[in-house]
Amino acid sequence: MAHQIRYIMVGGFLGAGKTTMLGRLASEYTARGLNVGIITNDQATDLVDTNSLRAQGFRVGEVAGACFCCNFNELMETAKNLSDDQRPDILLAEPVGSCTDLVATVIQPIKHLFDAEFVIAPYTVILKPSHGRKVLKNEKRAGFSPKAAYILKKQLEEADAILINRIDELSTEEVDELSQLLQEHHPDVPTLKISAKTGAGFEELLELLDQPGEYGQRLLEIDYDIYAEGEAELGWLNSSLSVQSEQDFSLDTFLLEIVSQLQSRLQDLSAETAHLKVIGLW
Ligand SMILES: Nc1nc2c(ncn2[C@@H]2O[C@H](COP(=O)(O)OP(=O)(O)OP(=O)(O)O)[C@@H](O)[C@H]2O)c(=O)[nH]1
Ligand SMILES: [Mg+2]
Repeated sequence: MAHQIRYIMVGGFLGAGKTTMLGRLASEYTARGLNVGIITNDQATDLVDTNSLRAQGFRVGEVAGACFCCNFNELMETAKNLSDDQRPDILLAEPVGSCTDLVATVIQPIKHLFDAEFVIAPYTVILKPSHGRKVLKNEKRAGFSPKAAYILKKQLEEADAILINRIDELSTEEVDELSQLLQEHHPDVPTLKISAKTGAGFEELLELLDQPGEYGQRLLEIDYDIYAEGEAELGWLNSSLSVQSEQDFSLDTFLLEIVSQLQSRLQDLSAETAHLKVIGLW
């Protein structure tokens, strides 16, 4: 029988650092001689995340048009396609940052339906410090709607381990404050401090992800009305633009110019940007 694939799903709110972390994990596993497949997820095709991971040389399949949690069959189909030429040892999966309830809708179905093919690694959820502090402290007027905050809290609640990311930017006091807040809200859940950007904390993270055990068991009680409204609030525009020029131009400068103009126009409207990502390809 073919070997079992280790299924490593990394959750976390929009912009938490999932893709950056998966890229680093994929490099680490590849360096150990393991065969890695990655699955990304969004509402549209040709995702920024897919492009950025493929540009790093990884094998990436995407589930586009619906989130994993609503389209389990397509997730499994994509996993199968990735396995066609070479069966991966490790399958890294990134769900959409505005989704939760992934234990019930993804991990448990894998266990029930594909138990012989997959081993489930601890389900880790990344916490972005700026989001985490506001939501865990229940800050008012934090630029976070209560329904979006509900989703972030539910994501943490179903984690086997919570990863405090971006420690490269934090002081010891700031890291301690977040650890303390997590300890108060989730006393039974281990936390790790990492930087997906620099690789700090990855040795411990890799050790955690290798642990045998029964993971993905924290089933949520969830109010689907609040969840659906929160997810709708976080809905976004996917758009692409094709540009031609007679003269050479710097793509980075061009993209930065678009982003800064967007930022100042939104500031004029007193609108806070929840999430924005841009990729330039030529
Ligand atoms: N300083 C710092 N920046 C980080 C770190 N991890 C991620 N980032 C940055 O944060 C931004 C978002 O990172 P992504 O990895 O795209 O986050 P994501 O969770 O995949 O985002 P979505 O898929 O859009 O929800 C990028 O600009 C990253 O470079 C980190 O550890 N330190
Ligand atoms: Mg991503």
